[in-house]
Amino acid sequence: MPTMSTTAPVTTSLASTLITVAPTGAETAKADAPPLPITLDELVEAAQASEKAGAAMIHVHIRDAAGRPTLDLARLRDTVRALREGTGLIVQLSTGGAVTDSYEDRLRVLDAQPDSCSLTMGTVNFGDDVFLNPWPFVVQLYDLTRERSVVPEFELFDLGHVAALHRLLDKHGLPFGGRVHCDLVMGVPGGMPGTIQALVAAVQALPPQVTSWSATGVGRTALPVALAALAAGGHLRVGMEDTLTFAKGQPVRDNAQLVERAAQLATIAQRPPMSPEEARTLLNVRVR
Ligand code: KMH
Ligand code: ZN
Repeated sequence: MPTMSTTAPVTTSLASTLITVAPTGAETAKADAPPLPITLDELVEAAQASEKAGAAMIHVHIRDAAGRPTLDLARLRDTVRALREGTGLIVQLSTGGAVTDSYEDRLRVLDAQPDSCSLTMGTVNFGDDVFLNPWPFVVQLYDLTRERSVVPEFELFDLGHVAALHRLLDKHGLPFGGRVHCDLVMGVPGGMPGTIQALVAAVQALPPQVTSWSATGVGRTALPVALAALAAGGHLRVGMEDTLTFAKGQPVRDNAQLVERAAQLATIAQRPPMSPEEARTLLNVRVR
């Protein structure tokens, strides 16, 4: 097992906050959450409202005509094009997809030429399912991101994924663009809990090559994780992929409502939302 750094700073001095919106995900049915954006028009509308509210990047899962999660390449290409035309957001496609997606389909996502893609650093229990990310797949996907000049966002669902990130960077070098951005996905049943203790443990264990990190709290851990992340110098990911309840007994109105709240928290923390241009510099995303 690679040695974890204990010297990575928990708090860094940052002027602004990267807010990523994850509007759809692969798990929730439209019938269970009517404001969930599942058509291309709904997605673009949600993206535009989220950008206005302070988001700089969008983490995208798409649906087919029946509302089921899909990795259909033509739809992914249309989605990337429409988001580029309609917004200034950094477009990050999910390579995680749904737990039922094949490795082949997940690799093919990069053919849609996104600015960024998610790259999960290991297998994790995912509710009653298993989200499979064996090491050879992780390496294959990582190699492909470099070949295609796509900036990966490393998704860390567990402390073991942090160790795997050490291993990847030490053995295979830096990603395209030279920046290392990761997202702590906390509170998934089967992954690390959405607690301050887990967040601090994960952040302290990050490899020294990491240049920025954000955190996401699933379900009711959304707020404590956001507050802890801001206090520890991190960035934020929010959205209906992760959270469907805004407050006790109050369903989320739409994705922009979650982005607005994140922007308010970031502003209170004296680190207001960064623009998409600033985020492109932070992540060193290629202009396409
Ligand atoms: N839908 C989950 C199985 C990602 O987007 O890369 C995987 C996920 C992670 O959402
Ligand atoms: Zn996702």
